Amino acid sequence: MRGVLITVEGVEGSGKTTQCERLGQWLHARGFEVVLTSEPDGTRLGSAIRGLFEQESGPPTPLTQTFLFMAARQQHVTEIIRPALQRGAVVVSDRYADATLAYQGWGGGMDLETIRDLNALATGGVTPDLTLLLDLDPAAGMSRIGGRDLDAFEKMDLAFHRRVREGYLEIARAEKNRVRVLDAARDAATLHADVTRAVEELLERRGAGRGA
Ligand code: Z5A
Repeated sequence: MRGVLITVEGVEGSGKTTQCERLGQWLHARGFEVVLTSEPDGTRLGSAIRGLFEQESGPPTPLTQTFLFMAARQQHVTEIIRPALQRGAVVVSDRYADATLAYQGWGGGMDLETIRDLNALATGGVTPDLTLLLDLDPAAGMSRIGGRDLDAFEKMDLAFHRRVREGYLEIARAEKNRVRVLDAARDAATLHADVTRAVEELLERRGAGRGA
């Protein structure tokens, strides 16, 4: 079996990291080889790129941001995602190509077609089998992460984060077969049950429901 790529998306504080970890444990317990990864920091190069957004000066232009996230993505696909899929693993990525459409496109005003073209180049056509969109009011997400040091995106105003959320929902409306919208305002255990239901359906369709 070719592996499976599941991506998890959403605004800040929507619970992506929490759900990725729980999903990883759930898949592991079912006998799958699981690769938990994330963007932009799934590789050393990606971590260095993420560091650029943690500096005090404001974020670079949306086009510069786009190039940086695309560079991280191409390296991530080459080093981590494609080899894992070739081994038959289930890859769970905390953010992937939709994040650039949502943040730099809808949020930052970059041309969406340009981002789609660059995504095609950066991913080499490696597209998610399933995307879980953890949908949450950005104000609620920001209040969850309120106590920590904020990066350049987290410091953007609420209007920016609302455009990001709308962008994600627009992607979901356009790609109903790939993107599953889950209400992330509920507690983590309830959300995890929704996540595993969606993943179980995908694995059943792929004929891998009982594990590798
Ligand atoms: N970015 C971009 O602009 N373009 C791109 O192409 C890519 C990324 C790939 C880094 O992303 C930044 O890069 C991001 C977008 C930009 N902008 N920002 N900021 P990231 O994914 O690494 O960082 P993040 O989105 O800021 O993640 P996060 O804030 O850590 O949120 P999260 O992973 O979605 O949530 P969490 O860590 O699981 O939970 C946050 C808190 O909420 C924590 O205290 C939990 O205990 C709590 N939590 C979790 N689930 C729940 C529920 N269900 N109820 C209540 N509380 C909960």
